[in-house]
Amino acid sequence: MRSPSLGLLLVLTAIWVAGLSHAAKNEDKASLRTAFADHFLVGVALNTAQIDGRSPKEAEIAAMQFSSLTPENDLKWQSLQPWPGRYDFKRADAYADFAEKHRMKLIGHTLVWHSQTPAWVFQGEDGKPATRELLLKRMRDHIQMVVGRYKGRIHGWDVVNEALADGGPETLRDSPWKRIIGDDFIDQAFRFAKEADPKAELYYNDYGLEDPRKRARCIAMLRGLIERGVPIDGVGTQSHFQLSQPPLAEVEETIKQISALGLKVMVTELDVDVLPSRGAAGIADINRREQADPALNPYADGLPEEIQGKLASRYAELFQVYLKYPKSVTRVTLWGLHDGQSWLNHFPIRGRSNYPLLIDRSLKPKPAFFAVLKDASSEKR
Ligand code: 9MR
Repeated sequence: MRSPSLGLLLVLTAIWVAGLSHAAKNEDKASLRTAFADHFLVGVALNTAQIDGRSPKEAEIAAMQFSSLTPENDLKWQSLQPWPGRYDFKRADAYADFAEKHRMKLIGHTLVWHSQTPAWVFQGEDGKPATRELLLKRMRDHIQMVVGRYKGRIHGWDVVNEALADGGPETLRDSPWKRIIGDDFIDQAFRFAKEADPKAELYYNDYGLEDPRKRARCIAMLRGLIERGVPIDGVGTQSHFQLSQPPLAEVEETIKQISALGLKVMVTELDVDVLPSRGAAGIADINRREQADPALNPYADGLPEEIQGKLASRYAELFQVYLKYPKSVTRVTLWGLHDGQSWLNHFPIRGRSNYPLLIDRSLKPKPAFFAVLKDASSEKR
């Protein structure tokens, strides 16, 4: 005869197994865009292959997890207008279709930047640098054409990207925009964008705004824009971070200071670099390069559990800060869908294995993903 305790054990085991598979199913369904729907948009930077049908699994994950989408490279000047007056909107149109199909807010990145802008933009007819008038005309034409085309379809634009200098004493970076037009190139870009789509949100976007000196320069610049009536709605803090830098207190201070100006704050390019660095970590200037050395690529065979745990805690703590400012922080965008796609595998040294995002190379959610989800649910309680 079967003992009652064995029967009970069988029933309990059946319940436990059912519970586990239910939990697994729920894990499959866990979605950042749903979890944070009452707080802020959660965005992702994508590449063409992820939205044009070549990587259907990645497209499916992106649409399920994220409520906003930023093309990682395809809306930059060199992609849209590689030659004078010759625009190519094929890829940009595909993002707009994808975003609409999946009800994702599309972000335009970026209109005025010193990088990924073709050399012709800054050249005059005679091989000399362009004049202020010519460059302003090119800026206006580009903005009118691009912003005008996606009027009503692009939710917000990174109008000016990375105009601030990394070190003092100058506030602005020494770029062709500044050299040729002068410091008012920022005002002009915002005014042209407003003209082209009065309803789109307009942002200033930069990295390293947690550094107190760069932050002070940023706040001074923003005050000037506001005083002059320049139509700016928000600031993108890119947030290319490391495991322990910048300190959370500085992340929070930056959000506070920007929102005190009455501007929205967006986290626009979040990732967490887990690899060692000898150089100026935190300076996301793509021109920064470091000497390759195997010691600087320690996790080529996989991320040790200890670091995986540190990454999860770092993400959890960052989202806890963002959740404290629901009125100011309107979007948090991850700079890539999965680790294999991240620019940090190639910066500042080519060909390393980095692990900066919430989803791994095999498209599985990482502990950091669940840590962030948990933040959303503890906030609701
Ligand atoms: O992630 C982008 C990478 O694929 C490009 O090669 C690189 C070229 O400059 O730009 C990267 O994105 C940058 C973004 O446009 C602006 N902020 C810094 C980002 C990382 O470099």
